[in-house]
Amino acid sequence: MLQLYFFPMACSLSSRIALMEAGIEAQYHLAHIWTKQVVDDGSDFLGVSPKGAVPVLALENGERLTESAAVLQYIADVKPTAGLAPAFGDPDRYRLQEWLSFIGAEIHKAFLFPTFWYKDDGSLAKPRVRITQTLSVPSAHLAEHEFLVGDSFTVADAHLTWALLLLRPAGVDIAQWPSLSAYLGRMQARPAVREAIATEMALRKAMAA
Ligand SMILES: N[C@@H](CCC(=O)N[C@@H](CS)C(=O)NCC(=O)O)C(=O)O
Repeated sequence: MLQLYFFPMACSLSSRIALMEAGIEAQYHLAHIWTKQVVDDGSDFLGVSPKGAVPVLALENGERLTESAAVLQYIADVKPTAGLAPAFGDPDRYRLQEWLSFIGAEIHKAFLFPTFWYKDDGSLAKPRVRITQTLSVPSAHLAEHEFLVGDSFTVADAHLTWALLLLRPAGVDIAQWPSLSAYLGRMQARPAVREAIATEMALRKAMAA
């Protein structure tokens, strides 16, 4: 069985969404990204992945896969009938990779990661300006399209859904982009997405208590 190392509401949420959208049963291990401890058995998360970052997907053959773009495509390819990624060779597969790279580099690492990891000491003024320009790209696309790629939900939508959810606590109100707000509402209305978020929000609350 696939095993996902995750931290509630971190970027590994998109991998949980993908697993649940595909109806793939998996084991979930909470890995604390600050203490680097795997919560269920107290083991060293750095022993699971020297990157010390979620997501990590432990495959059936014992290998471990990291990086959301790779993990998400792997999950999609485990169950192609779920339609979570265009097949290799389909030109839309490159569009999917284009969006996954954009979300991972331009939204996550350029803005969300420093905002939550380093807190705002004033050094984030320029990234705050740039994120507005960055978000105008998916906003323009989603004003014309229901999904990021093709005409159905893909793992790129799972990843953007996570990123949009984190923008509010990062101090960016996505209401200024009506197409993004409407898109997030559509994504959150999907049962698997709703359940994945509810599961991780409950864990997050329990950790804060
Ligand atoms: N490039 C990686 C980034 C993964 C990442 O930054 N994960 C964060 C949570 S959203 C984390 O676990 N950070 C812990 C750390 O970097 O020490 C990906 O796209 O999966």
